[in-house]
Amino acid sequence: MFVVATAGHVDHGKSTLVRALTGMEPDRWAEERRRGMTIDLGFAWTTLPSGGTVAFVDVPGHERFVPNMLAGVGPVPAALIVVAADEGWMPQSAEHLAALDALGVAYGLLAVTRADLADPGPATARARAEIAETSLGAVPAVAVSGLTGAGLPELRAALDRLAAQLPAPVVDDPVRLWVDRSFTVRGSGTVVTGTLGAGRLRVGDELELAGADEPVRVRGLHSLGEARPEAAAVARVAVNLRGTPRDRLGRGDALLTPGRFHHTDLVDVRLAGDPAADLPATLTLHVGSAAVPVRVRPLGPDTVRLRLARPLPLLVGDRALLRDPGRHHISGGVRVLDVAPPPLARRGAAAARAQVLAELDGRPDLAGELRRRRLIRAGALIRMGVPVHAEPVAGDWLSDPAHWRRLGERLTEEVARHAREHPLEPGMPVDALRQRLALPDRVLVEALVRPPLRIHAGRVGAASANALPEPVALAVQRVRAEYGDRPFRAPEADRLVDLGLGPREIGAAVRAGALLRLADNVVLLPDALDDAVRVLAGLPQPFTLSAARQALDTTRRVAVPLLELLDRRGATRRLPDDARIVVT
Ligand SMILES: Nc1nc2c(ncn2[C@@H]2O[C@H](COP(=O)(O)OP(=O)(O)OP(=O)(O)O)[C@@H](O)[C@H]2O)c(=O)[nH]1
Ligand SMILES: [Mg+2]
Repeated sequence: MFVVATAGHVDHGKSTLVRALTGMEPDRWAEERRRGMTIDLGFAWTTLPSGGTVAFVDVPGHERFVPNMLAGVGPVPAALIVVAADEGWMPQSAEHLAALDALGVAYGLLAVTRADLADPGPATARARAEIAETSLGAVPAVAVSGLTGAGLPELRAALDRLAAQLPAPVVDDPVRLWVDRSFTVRGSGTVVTGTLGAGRLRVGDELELAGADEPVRVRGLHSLGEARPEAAAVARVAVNLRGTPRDRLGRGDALLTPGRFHHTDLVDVRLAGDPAADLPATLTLHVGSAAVPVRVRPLGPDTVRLRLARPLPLLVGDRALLRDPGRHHISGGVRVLDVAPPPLARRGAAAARAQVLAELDGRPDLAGELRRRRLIRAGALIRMGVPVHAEPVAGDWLSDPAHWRRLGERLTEEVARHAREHPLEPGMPVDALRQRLALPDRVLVEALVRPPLRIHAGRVGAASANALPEPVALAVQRVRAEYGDRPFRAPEADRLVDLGLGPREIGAAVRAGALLRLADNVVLLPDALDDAVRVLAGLPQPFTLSAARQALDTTRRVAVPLLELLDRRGATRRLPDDARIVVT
């Protein structure tokens, strides 16, 4: 299927032509038929000579209904421009063409209608000249009469040729279905319609709806008036939503593939063409079927920041249009450059931003995004419309390579500084490093640690962090010298103080395996454990605490915790009568 929107001045015969081509009535409302004028969008379709289907979105020509017209053409990439032979080029012909141009519509066809009333030549020439100046370029023209049917076969053939030119839709892309109508069907509930420009919808799909906490579920699908299990782009679709109240959504909302779109109320954009220097401070942004008031903040010669009155699911590269509703004036097209731009808080930030934007063209650019954002989750980039084809540095984080290298260097410096300032600590805690480097996630710190640094027990230090700080090493050496031949005599508390072994120093020595801590202020040399087991194994089994104390030539202060430690390690076992045996 291909979808084409009509465009043209009021009463030039758009709806008559659609009716003649399709046999369907595009003017759905009684009021439209009474007044002989289209007010809102109409939908009709027919089969072309090739066997393909064309669906029309018929728009109103009256200047009062331009917002409706824009909701119709916004999601549709091809236009059928209608000009009446007897009236020629008129103001809404020009405004509609300006809208198509602003949106960058590149595929179109000119139908000069009411050719039974006047020579179509002059209107054709003028319209083609006007169209040639826009994104549509040179378009084929067909003279027709909706009344007599003259020219309709030629128009059908031209539509077929246009359909063949259109780029193939990307059916693997995520869905962003801009809603152009919503209504209630008795017994089915809420139904929305729209033009599916990319992707695929299936009954049962879960979709995201901006502002809704829960996903919405597709209960039924219709296309071209028939129920279908699935619809692939390009298609006109009607989607029946399960459990979504009718007042929850309407024109301008979008149904989205979950997790694939960034809802933003702040975008930096490039203005197309020759931007007016006196762009008003408030305008309406039209994109898809949405129309949202925006505040305009000029940045560069052709770049501005837009603050949207409500967030929209926008992607880098999106085309949109700015209109001044008060003056009935299309101010121009915009191309979205950044959907998550940085705040402009500091002095000079706007000028710096203008320079950055001058380099952007709206084409998603992964390397550029990484350079500007330094560190970002893959999912966040994908939601901006930037395809991710780079390896994450950790988890789902991506980083600019130069920034990542600098972070690695800073990590090394911080760890070295911490070691200087806290010589007794076995490295810098990972979380302290995370804060110091202002990193949003621990996994980033972990990924930045490279040999000779390593992570041990939640700290980052040199792989040789077990080496003792010098003063502690000296103190341990003296313990060894003094107690080496009395391995089960622990230095008294005041001796430990003399040796410079406070609780922190003892902690460092214990972590390094240079001392064995039995209790507060009770330490032995580490080989004491094996020696003790050997001595105790030589006693008649079972043995008492007192026998152990004597055999080990030590005091209760050491013997009690030493035996308890041996019990815990399974080297000795305590019996019900408090005697022990060595476990062999
Ligand atoms: N003689 C003649 N009259 C036509 C032809 N096409 C449309 N008309 C008449 O022109 C008037 C307007 O036609 P519509 O089809 O409603 O025009 P429209 O462009 O859809 O108008 P809006 O939707 O209000 O913008 C009607 O009275 C039609 O009967 C044609 O080819 N020949
Ligand atoms: Mg009409």
